[in-house]
Amino acid sequence: MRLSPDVLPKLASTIRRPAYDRNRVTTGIVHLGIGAFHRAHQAAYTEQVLANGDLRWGIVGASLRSPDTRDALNPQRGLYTLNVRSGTGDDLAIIGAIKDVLVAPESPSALIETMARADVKIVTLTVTEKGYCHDPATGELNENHPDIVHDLAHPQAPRSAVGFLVEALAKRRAHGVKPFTVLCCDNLPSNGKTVRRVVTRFASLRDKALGDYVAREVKFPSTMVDRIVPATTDEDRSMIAQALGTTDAWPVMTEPFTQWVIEDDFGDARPAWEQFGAELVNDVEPYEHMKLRLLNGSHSTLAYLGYLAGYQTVAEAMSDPALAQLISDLMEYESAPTLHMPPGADVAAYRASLLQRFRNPALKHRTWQIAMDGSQKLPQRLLGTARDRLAAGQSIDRIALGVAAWMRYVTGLDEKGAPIDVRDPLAERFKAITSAAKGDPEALAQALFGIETIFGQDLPRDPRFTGPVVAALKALYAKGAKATIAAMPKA
Ligand code: CS2
Repeated sequence: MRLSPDVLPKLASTIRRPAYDRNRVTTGIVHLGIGAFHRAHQAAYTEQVLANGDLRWGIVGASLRSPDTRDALNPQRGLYTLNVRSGTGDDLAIIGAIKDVLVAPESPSALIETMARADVKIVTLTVTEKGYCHDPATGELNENHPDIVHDLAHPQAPRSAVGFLVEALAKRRAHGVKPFTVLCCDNLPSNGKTVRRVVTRFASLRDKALGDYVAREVKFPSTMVDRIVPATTDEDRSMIAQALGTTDAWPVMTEPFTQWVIEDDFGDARPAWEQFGAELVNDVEPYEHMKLRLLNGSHSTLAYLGYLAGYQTVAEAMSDPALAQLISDLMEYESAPTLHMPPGADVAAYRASLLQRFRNPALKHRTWQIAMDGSQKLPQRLLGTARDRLAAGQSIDRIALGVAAWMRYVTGLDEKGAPIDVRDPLAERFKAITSAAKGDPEALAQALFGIETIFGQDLPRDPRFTGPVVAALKALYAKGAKATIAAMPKA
């Protein structure tokens, strides 16, 4: 037995399910990058819009790489379980917002046709930081990226999200259909602006007039998205099968907290997400900085230090009092003072809620998962904070330890000499750097500082930055993560 519309009436009455007529739902949104985060976040907000009777906003999801999500969801007619885990109980709902999942590489034209349809008003994206083919330090399109080179040569059969957006926009323009709004839901700094820059540049490389059209006509609102969504495990699947009495090939686990702040700048109709908790504002940047620097900055620090110290999950890492203190101090004394807080936000309450969320024992959020793609994450999570502090003449000891832990991590060997599965677009470069450094922390740090797409040109030249990072890296090699964390002086 597999989750499907026929099974819905047989589920336990405590499990919520679509009460609207799914057959009448039309496609208003195409989503690129249909992973667990989208299904726990944007799709969950949209589900409430549909349940409230506005049936224009069904979602067609697309995977830009693997067929796994399509193979899991399409036999279930798009249905999946969202399990909200508070630590004291589980709350299950079946989500019906996803109408179909396409696999882009199997038929790029099918995805482009769908994106070009007039009833599609919004294309949302969660393709992760690296999916925008940009240079993380500058936010500019990486014109040498193999996918970009490919997509410029084959605009009708693109591989990258950027290539798909531009080809679909070109089609709409040719057919006199208004452009869709591009809604980036990834943790990039100024995500709307960044995606606008990258997409406009790509379009003008294809054709100057197309570039002008994108710049003039297409809206790219910025967003701040927040919900912790660990990768689904087989254990989760069996638990859900038990609760449903039927198999769900890909349920999603998440936490109760959810936040979505959206710049109110759409080119056409949009779902009334604000009726279900989303905040529509004029300026997202203060929210985004707060979230990237406090939540994600702490997350990455916990991930690298926690992994090196032997902790598998964030909650386990947080059960180490010295590490939890370090994270609390990192937020309070180093990151928060660099923020212009959003109107009405209480930074102390926000910090406290983050510590509590990280401690959620029901979420098995692996440090390894968060450690992925550090080359794409460090700039907006830790390095921007470091820059602001150095400009103000302030210390960066905890940030430096986070950066040093990343350096130790990307060598691919843990403290016991066991291999680390380092997933990062720069993984090959890290290997070459590690072997050339021959175990010397100073040489390792200097070579990594030389990666300009991460550190830019300024930080490697500033001894107030490099000094503390090298010192922390030496300590990590000499004493290990646990002792280095414990030796961090009180703030
Ligand atoms: C995490 C984020 O994997 C990661 O890098 O820091 O996915 C984090 O869980 C979300 O941004 C929370 O909103």
